[in-house]
Amino acid sequence: MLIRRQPALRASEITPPELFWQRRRFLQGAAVAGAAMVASPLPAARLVPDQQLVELRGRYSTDEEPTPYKKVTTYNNFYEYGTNKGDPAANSGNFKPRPWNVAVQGECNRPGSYDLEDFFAPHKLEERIYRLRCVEAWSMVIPWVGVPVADVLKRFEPNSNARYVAFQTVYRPEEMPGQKRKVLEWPYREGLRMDEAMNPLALFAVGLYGEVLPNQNGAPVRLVVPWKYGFKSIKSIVSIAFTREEPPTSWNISSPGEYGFYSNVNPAVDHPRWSQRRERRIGDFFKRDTLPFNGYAEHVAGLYADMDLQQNY
Ligand SMILES: Nc1nc2c(c(=O)[nH]1)N[C@H]1C(S)=C(S)[C@@H](COP(=O)(O)O)O[C@H]1N2
Ligand SMILES: [Mo]
Repeated sequence: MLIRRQPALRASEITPPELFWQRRRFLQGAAVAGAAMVASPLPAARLVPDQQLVELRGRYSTDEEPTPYKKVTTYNNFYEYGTNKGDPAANSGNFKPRPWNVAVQGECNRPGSYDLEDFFAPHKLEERIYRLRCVEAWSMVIPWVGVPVADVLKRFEPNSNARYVAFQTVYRPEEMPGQKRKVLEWPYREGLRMDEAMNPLALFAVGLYGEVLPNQNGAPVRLVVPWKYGFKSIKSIVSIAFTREEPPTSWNISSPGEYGFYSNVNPAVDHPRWSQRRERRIGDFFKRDTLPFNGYAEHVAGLYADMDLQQNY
């Protein structure tokens, strides 16, 4: 049985989930209110009421206990806001997640610049409770709200040259103070092989715990790739490109010997500076064994059947 947080229902903000993408007025309203309250972050707006979340629960969800909302939204990695775990929550209050456009480029028949509603329409939201495992050996269980990546990408009609898909985070140093220091090469970049992106587990998340994604968790849209280390789950995405070649990725550029392109959760391959065999679920005292592919092997191991995963870390 899940113990769910019971946020106060703001009746005026509840809309049937299938109508979410048509809520332009609400979305623009949220942006205006956000701009008015510069330093203190806006309380997250309700995406879907809890009762409906249960109906929307996707079949890939874990039944493990979700990590408390407070931890999920105050213990983060998002270097655009600083390198400490508390920085993203503390420093993301000026970020404006609306209006938002995603540029779709490269090897596909329908490139263009899509505003967020057009990017997702006509797809329905799902809730999926996924584990997120950081390379630093902590993990969380998060009830994400989103749309499978495959459903969205298919609509842009990638062509037969599209072997990879590259993602980029927005570059806005005025709103993302961490970008003023070159701790990584900005903008943050990530990529997936096409068959990985099309795997039904890969999700574009727009919310968590039934609420609109907080800035620190990657508003307004981020990837969640639950069988890979957390850094593959790129936040605040503004650009998607279908490519022939494996795209460069931020952590691989920064430290190629430590972070490969694939980065599948693999307890048998150590990080050069530490073991990846065990992990601490945030809130637990004892560590637990890390599972191959973060416990999702039955769904994704086949993608790598011909590959040496010691070489392709
Ligand atoms: N743009 C961007 N995306 C990012 C990061 C980042 O620094 N910048 N950090 C990654 C890392 S290392 C992890 S573990 C997850 C953390 O997601 P969470 O803060 O929502 O738990 O986001 C990933 N996505
Ligand atoms: Mo991470």
